[in-house]
Amino acid sequence: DGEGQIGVVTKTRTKPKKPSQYKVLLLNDDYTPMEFVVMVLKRFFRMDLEQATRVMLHVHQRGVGVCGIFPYEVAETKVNQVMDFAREHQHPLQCTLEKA
Ligand code: TYC
Repeated sequence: DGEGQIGVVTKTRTKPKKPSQYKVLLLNDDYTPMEFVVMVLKRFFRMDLEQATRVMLHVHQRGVGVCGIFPYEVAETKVNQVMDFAREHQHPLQCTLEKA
């Protein structure tokens, strides 16, 4: 022999991780008009009027509600879109992320 073998040890992952999912949450406040919240849910979460109204009333009554569950980057984009839109219209509406 005398021929030293040089090798690279590789280990392939057998169980690929799924991208983790995040809930986008909408928070209640006393000032944002109900119609504005419904518009947000229709525009950024592609809900129809009935769904959007149901989610808005849930948040109004319970304080918080889920708008949808998305991969992290999508969820973060939605939160930013909602917060920017609310700020533009000078409403205190708050939207946040939570690991699903
Ligand atoms: N509570 C608000 C009102 O009475 C309506 C509202 C609903 C605000 C949901 C925020 O995420 C919200 N005008």
